[in-house]
Amino acid sequence: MSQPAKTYPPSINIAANTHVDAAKYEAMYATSVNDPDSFWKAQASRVDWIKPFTQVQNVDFTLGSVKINWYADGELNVAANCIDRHLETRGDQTAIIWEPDSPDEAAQHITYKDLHAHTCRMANILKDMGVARGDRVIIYMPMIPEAAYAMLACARIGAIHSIVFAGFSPDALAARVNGCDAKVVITADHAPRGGRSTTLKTNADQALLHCNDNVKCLVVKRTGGQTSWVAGRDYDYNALAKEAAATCEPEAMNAEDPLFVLYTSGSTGQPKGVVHTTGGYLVYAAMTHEITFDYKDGDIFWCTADVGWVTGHSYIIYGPLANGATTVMFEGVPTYPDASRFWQICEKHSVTQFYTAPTAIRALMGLGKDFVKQADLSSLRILGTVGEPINPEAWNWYNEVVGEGRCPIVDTWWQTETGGHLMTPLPGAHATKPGSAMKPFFGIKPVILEPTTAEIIEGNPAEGVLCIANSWPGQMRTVWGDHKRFEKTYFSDYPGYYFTGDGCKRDEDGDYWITGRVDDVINVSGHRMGTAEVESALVAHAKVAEAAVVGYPHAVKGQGIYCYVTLMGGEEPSDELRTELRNWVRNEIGPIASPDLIQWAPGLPKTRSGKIMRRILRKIAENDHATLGDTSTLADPSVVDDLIENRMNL
Ligand code: 6R9
Repeated sequence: MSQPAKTYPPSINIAANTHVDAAKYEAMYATSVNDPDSFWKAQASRVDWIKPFTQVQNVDFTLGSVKINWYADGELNVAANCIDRHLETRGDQTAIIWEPDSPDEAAQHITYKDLHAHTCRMANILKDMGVARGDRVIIYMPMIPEAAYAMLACARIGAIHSIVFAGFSPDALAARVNGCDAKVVITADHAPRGGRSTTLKTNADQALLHCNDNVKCLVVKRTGGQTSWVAGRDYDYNALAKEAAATCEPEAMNAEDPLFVLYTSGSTGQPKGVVHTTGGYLVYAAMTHEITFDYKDGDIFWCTADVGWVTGHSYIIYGPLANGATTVMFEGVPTYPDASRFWQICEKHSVTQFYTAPTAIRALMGLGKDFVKQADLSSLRILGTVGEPINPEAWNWYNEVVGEGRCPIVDTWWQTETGGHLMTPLPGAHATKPGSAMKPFFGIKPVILEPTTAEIIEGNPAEGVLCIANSWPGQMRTVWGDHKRFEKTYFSDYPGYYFTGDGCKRDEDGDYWITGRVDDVINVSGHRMGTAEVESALVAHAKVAEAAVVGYPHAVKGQGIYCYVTLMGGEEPSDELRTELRNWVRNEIGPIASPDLIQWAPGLPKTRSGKIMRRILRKIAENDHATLGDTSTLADPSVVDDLIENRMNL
């Protein structure tokens, strides 16, 4: 690090009354890594077990025999833990505050009792549709309470849910329905967002044309807008819920039964289905939610993510509800009707913990502080960020303008694969530095490896690739239907370790800084995107011969999508074709994959063996061609000059 970063000491006010202060962190962390079995055995009492487990962990990171088991012979039910066990003590407490897209529509306060009845009704409907324990259910929904009921209903009956973000295209939806062989797709008629509406059911209809005829569709009424209806395939949730019984016995699930599959992007091929299981995931989500956010009874917790991403799974639904919390679920966007919406909601519902992504902070920062100052934010106590590295400028704005200098910021580093936070400062224990994820969470042993030799870099400072030397209960267990791919992706490059795909620095004080992905995954507005996915969408267009996609620095999105496209012989480049390709990718994947810049490339820099040299393309996109490095291994070095000359302006 060139300059020592500014350090903010842990908040005295928070430290005075927190779950974990500095001394406790040190002691607990030491136990968690020195005696993990007794540590994680004790933590498992955060959840109610139907049958106690006898073995805490059974883990092997060896390539060829990777196995991750936690609490393996125990039995529990996630929905019972998130709902039923709270009924006696907090049945009338609000479990979910639902804030609709438009502030003119009334918010809903759903109590734990209500949540129980709705979830049981949805569970009974799914059973009547033929869904049984172990079956897969796709959830393709707006951010409405029924999405939460659907998740919990699946958990209740032992079905495995797989949420597909409502911004994904029909093709992407179909790939996921087929990928996990789902029996039912739960969707809604329309999805209002930012004052506009997506015809979600129409997308589902299109997707289902490419799926097995037996796949059924359960349709929730959100707007009552027009939808087509396929008799025999489509089921009307609102009509069925009126008839369905409001009780449903929870299934006793094995701790290692899958709870959900969530598709996420990697550096190669199509997205993979990350599998999380029942016991360990819930323990880890509940624990991190309570400790990272210093969550206490009476708090109003708001995570602005969508349930289509892992952050929504762990910190809108499972973590908070396991802890008997009140969790806010917001249907809309930060800038509708105007850029004060987030802050209006914080004031309206007296939010105490606010958790969002750097991209949202940067976008709002650019619109000025007046929008923030319109609202009374005195209820806020803790601020959080997730999804990508936060630049110090955005961190400072968040700290000063939103947090008024009194709310510790937890910069939580984690992944779909990790189930919950792996590194973050704890608000009453740790100092913070703008842009640093600071310290490992309990039980996590981060190691920084030299990228090529795979040797551990000891001492401080250090920089290299980030691996984790041990397992934790929230770790993913496998890739759905492809355990080999799981092993290859995460355990083959650095044998014996879980490889995160991230680069990392450890500074002089031993604090951790995530430097971004070291593979071909880019992070656009906090959304993970495989460059390979965008490339395969581009080459599926009839006029495209070849494409290479890289990320480049983008002021608001963090990274933008830069595409080099070689057209088929005889095709002429034009602005119209650029627009056509952009729309094409949107349709193939979804709006979040929209290319920002498309450069026509007569040729791509390749090695003699035909491999595209992305390192060079990245440098050109970043306008850093003075340091292109060695281009002598290229089959035709002259293509590089053309690419530099015709670079798109950022
Ligand atoms: C939870 C989530 C994971 C990737 C991860 C890393 C980046 C997430 C971060 C962060 C720096 C943070 N990332 N949090 N980078 N600081 N606090 O985002 O999961 O969508 O799977 O993305 O996001 O690169 O590897 P996911």
